Amino acid sequence: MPKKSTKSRATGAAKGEGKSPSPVTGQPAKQPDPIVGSGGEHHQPVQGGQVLTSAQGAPLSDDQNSLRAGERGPTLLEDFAMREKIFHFDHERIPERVVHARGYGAHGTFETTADLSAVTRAAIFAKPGAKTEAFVRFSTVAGAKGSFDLARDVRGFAVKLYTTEGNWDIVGNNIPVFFIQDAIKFPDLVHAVKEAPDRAFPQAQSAHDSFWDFVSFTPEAIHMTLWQMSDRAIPRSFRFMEGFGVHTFRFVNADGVSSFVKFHWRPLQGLQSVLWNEAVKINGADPDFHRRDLWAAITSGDLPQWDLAVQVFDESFAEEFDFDVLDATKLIPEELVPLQVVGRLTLDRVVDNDFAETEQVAFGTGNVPPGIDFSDDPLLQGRNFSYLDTQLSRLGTTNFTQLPINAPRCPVAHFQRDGQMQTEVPTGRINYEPNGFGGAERGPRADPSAGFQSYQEPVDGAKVRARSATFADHYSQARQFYISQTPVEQDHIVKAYTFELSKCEIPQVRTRMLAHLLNVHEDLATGVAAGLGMPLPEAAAAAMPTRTDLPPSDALSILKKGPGSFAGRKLGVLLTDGSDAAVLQAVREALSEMGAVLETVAPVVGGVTLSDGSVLMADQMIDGAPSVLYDAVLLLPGAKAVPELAARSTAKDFVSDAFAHHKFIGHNAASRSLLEAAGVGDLLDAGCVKVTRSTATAFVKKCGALRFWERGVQP
Ligand code: HDE
Repeated sequence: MPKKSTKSRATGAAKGEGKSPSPVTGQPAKQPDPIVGSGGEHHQPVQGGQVLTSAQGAPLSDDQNSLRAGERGPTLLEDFAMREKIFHFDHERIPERVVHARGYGAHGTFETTADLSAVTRAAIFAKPGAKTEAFVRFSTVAGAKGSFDLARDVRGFAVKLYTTEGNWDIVGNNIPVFFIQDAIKFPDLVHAVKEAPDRAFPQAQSAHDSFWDFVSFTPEAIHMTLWQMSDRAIPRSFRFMEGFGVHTFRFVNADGVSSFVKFHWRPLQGLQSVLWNEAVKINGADPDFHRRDLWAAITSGDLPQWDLAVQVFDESFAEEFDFDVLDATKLIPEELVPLQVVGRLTLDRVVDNDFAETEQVAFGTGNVPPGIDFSDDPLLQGRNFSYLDTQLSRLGTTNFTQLPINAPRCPVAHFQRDGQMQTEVPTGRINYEPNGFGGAERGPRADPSAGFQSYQEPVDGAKVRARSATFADHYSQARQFYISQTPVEQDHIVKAYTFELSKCEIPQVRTRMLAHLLNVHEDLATGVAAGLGMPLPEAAAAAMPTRTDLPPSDALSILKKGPGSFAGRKLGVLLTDGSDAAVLQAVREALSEMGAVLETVAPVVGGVTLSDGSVLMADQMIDGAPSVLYDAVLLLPGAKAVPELAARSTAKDFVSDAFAHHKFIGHNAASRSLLEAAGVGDLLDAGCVKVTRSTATAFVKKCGALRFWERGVQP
């Protein structure tokens, strides 16, 4: 076990106590100390007054100058301090994850809210109210570690729960289905989506020949591409995404009786995505948009929360269900198996060190406590091999479980010994079992009643390389997804396919994809073909005809599940000298009441002099804060400053983009000529609201619809 620092979690919380409570949670904001961090259990704080030492502990006299023969002479090999420092620096990086390289993590707490002992013996579900430490890492899939946050991509949603019976990892995504049915295809999928090996581009995107070439020959991937082309793949924030375990797992109770289970994370903040035209601009304006958002929310005390919900079903449901529950390209509609909420996850602490925690965290689908078990999903079975295996490449040693972020919080007792970077010092002579020195057996022993028991599933079959015929329907759920969307969302899906396929240089790739889309929905195929300016081909040959009788499911749409509140969202307020201080204050109060954030944007970051003579520092300069960074905007310039503002292209873009992105726009009388300069003066609609002191609250409330979709514009 790693040595626990004497610093407890409470230290971090205590540090926040002096801060004002969060408007959202009422909890004290946990602003991490820039020097010592947030007070995590395992960190080594930098302290003032210490003597700088080498890694060997030798006190150093000078860290600015290497040892040389004379002030202008050559550097001496003898300089152990310099050699050690450069040696360590040279080896600071470890291989990035082969997928999900770009990610962001945070600590949290999981609280059990249901007693599930009837279906699982897992201790974590034995007692409502029990709390379990958690760590979560969100990620994109295809891009490198240094890529941008708003790629059109699946998001990883990996949760580590440090249970009393060992770590339980739910290594999920924000999309409930996957591209492939068998793990053996994963290297091909990933090779196809990542940059081409010869030219090393395109990076962090799927809009290229290789990806769509692969998909066009892999019809099982079509359903997932519907999700990937939907707004799910361009989330506004990690906080506003759902998470899914994807596979069917098993619960096993104390009597050895098993049920099937699927895991869902549902954000209490509601769902929200951005538009594609925003995503590409956000990537330029703030490549760290998602990580900054999560850091800001947690450190301000606006703690994101998700409910863990389960879909539990038995063998007889599995047999009757239209699709195979072992097929990860299919979901089980909530209408058929309702979601039961069993716990709540709260992210309550940012990391102290990105490398030590987020980079070194090692998730694995094979990490399950007694009571959670696997199904025979061939994708899951393959993953159980891959996640353990990959850690050796990344973390370099089988002892990665000793790293603080990976170490179980329960006792660990085994006879695994030695290996690189062994940090434990097991004492005594016995490193095997059974043993009987001195007469009595000593050391840990496996225990059939307390220990993990695999579900005794009867298995019988010839050894074959074959896919069950029950996996063969590739289009029906894709169609169900499409018809479950609002017209706005359907339009976005059509446009996303059009954009992605327009980037394919090989015409046959586009044609093959259109042939598949025809099997999903005629409107979809027709829309994409029109967007590409290509004729529709014959429909692709299908192993099974597409079912048209599956009913739409509202749960699959984002807009049908919108939060209806501006809480947790951000308003960008454009200010200049002379801006009305009272209106600003009224808006600030209304936002704070709602639990939302205000950010000021001004011509210069040094600030503005408001109408009441007070000087206000700006959060952002207009040239560095396009409106894509905000959920809604308010134009509150002072009358005298407007001509200069209206001549500035970044200010005009601020307004015209907000309009094109269907955002709510608050404005005052003075901003009229800015609206005109931005080309929207004659287009003002019900999403553009005059804001005064008395209408501030109504405006903020209106922003709760998040977007004014009725505005019939195309960005
Ligand atoms: Fe992963 N996946 N995956 N994956 N995956 C990895 O493990 C793999 C799949 C997911 O934040 C790797 O530690 C195979 C589905 C997440 O650290 C690797 C297959 C789902 C993360 C790996 C899949 C996921 C990973 C790379 C097909 C959603 C990031 C580094 C059988 C349910 C975890 C690592 C983090 C990471 C293999 C398919 C989610 C190589 C072989 C399906 C969220 O082991």
